[in-house]
Amino acid sequence: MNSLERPNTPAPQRASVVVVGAGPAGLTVGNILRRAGVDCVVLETETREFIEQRPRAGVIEEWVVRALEQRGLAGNLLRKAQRHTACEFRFDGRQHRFSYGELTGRHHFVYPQHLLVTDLVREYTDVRDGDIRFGVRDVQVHDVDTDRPSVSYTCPQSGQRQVVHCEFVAGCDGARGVTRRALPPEQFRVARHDYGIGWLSLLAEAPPSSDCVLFGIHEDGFAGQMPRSPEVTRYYLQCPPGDDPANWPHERVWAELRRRLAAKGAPELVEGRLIEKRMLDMHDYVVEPMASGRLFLAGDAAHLVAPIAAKGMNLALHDAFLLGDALVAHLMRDAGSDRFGTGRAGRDRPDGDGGLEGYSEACLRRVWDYQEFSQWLSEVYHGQAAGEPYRTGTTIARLRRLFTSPLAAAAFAEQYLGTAERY
Ligand code: RFL
Repeated sequence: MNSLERPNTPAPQRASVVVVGAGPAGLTVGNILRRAGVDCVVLETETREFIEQRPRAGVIEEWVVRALEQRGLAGNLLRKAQRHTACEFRFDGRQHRFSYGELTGRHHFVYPQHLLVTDLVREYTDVRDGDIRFGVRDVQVHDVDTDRPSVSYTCPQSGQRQVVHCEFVAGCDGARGVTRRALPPEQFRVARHDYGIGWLSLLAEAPPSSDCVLFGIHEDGFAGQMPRSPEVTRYYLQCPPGDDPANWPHERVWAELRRRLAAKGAPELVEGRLIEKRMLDMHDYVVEPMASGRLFLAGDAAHLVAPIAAKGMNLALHDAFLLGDALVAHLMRDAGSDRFGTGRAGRDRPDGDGGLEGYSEACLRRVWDYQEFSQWLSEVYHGQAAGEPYRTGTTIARLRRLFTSPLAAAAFAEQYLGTAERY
């Protein structure tokens, strides 16, 4: 049977874990569970075709790839991804190449997010025989503060309401999901930050104009280039928040990119058709704690970091590794006990669950570290365009320090690569 959309299989009524959302976080949790033989179901509002073509991230940290590899999830990525060992700042009309690979021996992988999602869906359904329901509607999470939570949804084929009873809910439904709302309001807080800055996010059908990520620091605003593949390149242009993409026709976009990324001796930008043009209002948030009762949030459902330092998917995958492993450890220990009987087995045992108990705290240490780095880098990108001579001076001082102080360079490389020994 083709298990991809399971249109003719009855909806499961029970599963150990319901994973809400089939992004990088949810699919990774699902794959970890299935590898250990844990029964689970993934619920996704979009179609499979849609999620396999939705372009987003591309820069993946090396430690993340190693962690995917350990879980049998990096085969295609390791074969196809580019390795990046440098980034380039452009300021004062010159190129300043920062070779973090030479400094640390480490690199980034560049692999478009939708290809990773495609790999993860295929592995989950075809290899690990996981159950995934696409196109579900009106997902609701119930009773997470009891031993018997459940998730209900409307089946797209029958229009019927379905309920899946479970032991745990993994809320991996991204920034616009519903699982966060199931946290009891008095038990969590949301820390928010708004940069007051917009980015026009662009995808161009063109090869990258340089072999590495470019950060253009310019008095008229930041411009960035993020290679994605030999055929497609992502660009960013700082603009007023709430600006309309319609204000940015093809000619204006390329003229502005050329101006803000100009540097002596730099090759011409390679122009191409713009296949995506979106306005991002740059903001961050962090939900603390990331869990309540039997609901555990992971990825953008719990924290958003503006794409300043290319950290969001890396954090989502970090959460997913911790959550998947902790759920497996908990459920394996429970195997053979009264999992769907009276529920007493789980309730009466003193909780020696280091993994699940410590999950939120372990995630949040890295989350806050990455948030702080994004703040720091945001000032580097945007300080000069603030129109205040003082901020121009301090921004340029920060940049120069990266190229004059080995300690500052090492600290930057560590944060950019996410390689601190402890978080
Ligand atoms: P996702 O990827 O948003 O997946 C959530 C999934 O849940 C579904 N969903 C629901 N399913 C069931 N019921 C509901 N009620 C649901 N509501 C939503 C959604 O359809 C979706 O399939 O969250 P996840 O898994 O936490 O992954 C997070 C990453 O997608 C995100 O952090 C990154 O894309 C951020 N990001 C980058 N991160 C990096 O690490 N490196 C990068 O280079 C990078 N570049 C970027 C980025 C984000 C960008 N945008 C979109 C702001 C570049 C851009 C332009």
